[in-house]
Amino acid sequence: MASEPEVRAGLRRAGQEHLLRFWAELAPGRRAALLAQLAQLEPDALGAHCERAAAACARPPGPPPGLGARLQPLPPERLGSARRAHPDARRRWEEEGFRQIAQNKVAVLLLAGGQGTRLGVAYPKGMYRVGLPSHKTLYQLQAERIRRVEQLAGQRHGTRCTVPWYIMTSEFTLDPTAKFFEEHDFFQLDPANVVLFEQRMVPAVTFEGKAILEQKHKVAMAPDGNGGLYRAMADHQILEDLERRGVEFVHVYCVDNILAQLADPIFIGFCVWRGADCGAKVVEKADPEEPVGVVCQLDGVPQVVEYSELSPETARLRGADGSLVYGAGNICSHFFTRAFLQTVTREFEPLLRPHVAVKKVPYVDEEGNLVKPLEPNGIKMEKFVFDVFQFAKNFVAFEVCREEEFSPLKNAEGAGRDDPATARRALLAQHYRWALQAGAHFLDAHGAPLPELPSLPPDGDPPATCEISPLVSYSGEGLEVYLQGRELQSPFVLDKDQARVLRPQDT
Ligand code: UD2
Repeated sequence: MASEPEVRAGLRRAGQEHLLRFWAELAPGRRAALLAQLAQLEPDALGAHCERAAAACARPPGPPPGLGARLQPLPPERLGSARRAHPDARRRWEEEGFRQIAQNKVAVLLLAGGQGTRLGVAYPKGMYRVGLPSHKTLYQLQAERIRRVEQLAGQRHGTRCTVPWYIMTSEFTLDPTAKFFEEHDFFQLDPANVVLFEQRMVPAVTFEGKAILEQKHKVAMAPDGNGGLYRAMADHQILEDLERRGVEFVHVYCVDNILAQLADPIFIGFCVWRGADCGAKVVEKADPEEPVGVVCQLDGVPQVVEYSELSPETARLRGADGSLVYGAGNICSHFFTRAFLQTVTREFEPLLRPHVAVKKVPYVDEEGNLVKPLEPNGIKMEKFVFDVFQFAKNFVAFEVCREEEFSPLKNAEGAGRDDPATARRALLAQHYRWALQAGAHFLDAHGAPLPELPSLPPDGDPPATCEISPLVSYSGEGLEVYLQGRELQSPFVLDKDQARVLRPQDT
């Protein structure tokens, strides 16, 4: 390893010598740790990174000038719709999707490296419980959906099949996620089919272009964004693993959408049917300010413009029918062929432009005190997973129904939007609708019938509490056998092995 004088000389060249300012007082172990980190960062590369970050941040905030004039909505031929499609088309896509799953050609890949700062928890978001009657975590719901979709595909095709689960974590989320899965026996999935891998970290930088010391012996680092996926796949030979398993199609999704349909056969089937190499699910934006990216075209090429980069004027534009011109909201649910991922990792990844995120980065001040800033003081450079859409030969977007597929958990309890209460409500409303469709009737604690409201206002709780295990139903199918004509006392939980009414002490 390089010696302290060598590293110091490199840092001086790169304008980053301040990173050694506590050297004299560090114990030998800490000196070694700092040297190892700095050697790995490579002083010249670190200097270049810091310069790029400061230059990117010095550009005026907001959307790049002239962006609005270069945008167009996605042309109709690139947009499919689960909502508007004829039931025969949906059935065809679903059959195709199940066929691919049954042949072991589909994998799911979870983006779980984020820090969940908005949610305000110190552990990975997937371990969060939104307060369901079953107390399930997001990870458990996802694991159970995988098991169910494997079962459905297997039943249709008289086979046993596997949907491997790849989970991209970061330095912050890898260990707790691995431990959590072990403690929960991988939710009865075969551990050989659950592949955890780690994304890279990049240094956080001050507005003046200086790397930040988070401790006297440690440079502050942050995950390189969910677009770090492509480098991480190369680092950990994930493409080789996919190939070894014969996987052709990968469904990439975001950890915090409680309604995420993993390996959704309809979406997979639609993309395969259309010969797409890359696809994205979208929902109609709820309002111009909703914090979702917009799937559109930039200079005629499919792209997502992130909510932080779209001007309010462009976001508010409406067409003749009153709908938002840029209304195709990205829900971070993407389809990629393995071949496309291969091309991206080999050729295009270096072309991805990092985005600037201005954040509060804890640091040690000149006197060596740890400071938790109240205002943003640093820049994190992040790549975005969807920035590869521009390289697709045949990109398609697929519109789905928000009530059935999108309720993200972003904020802490009480925010009123995208928080645990809204996520819980979305899931329980969905299960209530499924139960009604299957012919169930609900009673209150005294046995009086509860109203039956097939369509609920978005912010209204369903009249009855009903939770259905994903092991019983993936998307509302197969419930009649349990629920047809039954009178169920709320709160009610339909588990894999039995339907049970919760006693008050269970809730
Ligand atoms: C994401 C989308 C946004 C919109 C919204 C819908 C991106 C860049 N933006 O915004 O367009 O669709 O979701 O809910 O996709 N993650 C990592 N590593 C990282 C950073 C994030 O794995 O370094 C994961 C994170 O754990 C989560 C997903 O990426 O599963 C999305 O990250 P986010 O919650 O920070 O993104 P958000 O809500 O700003």
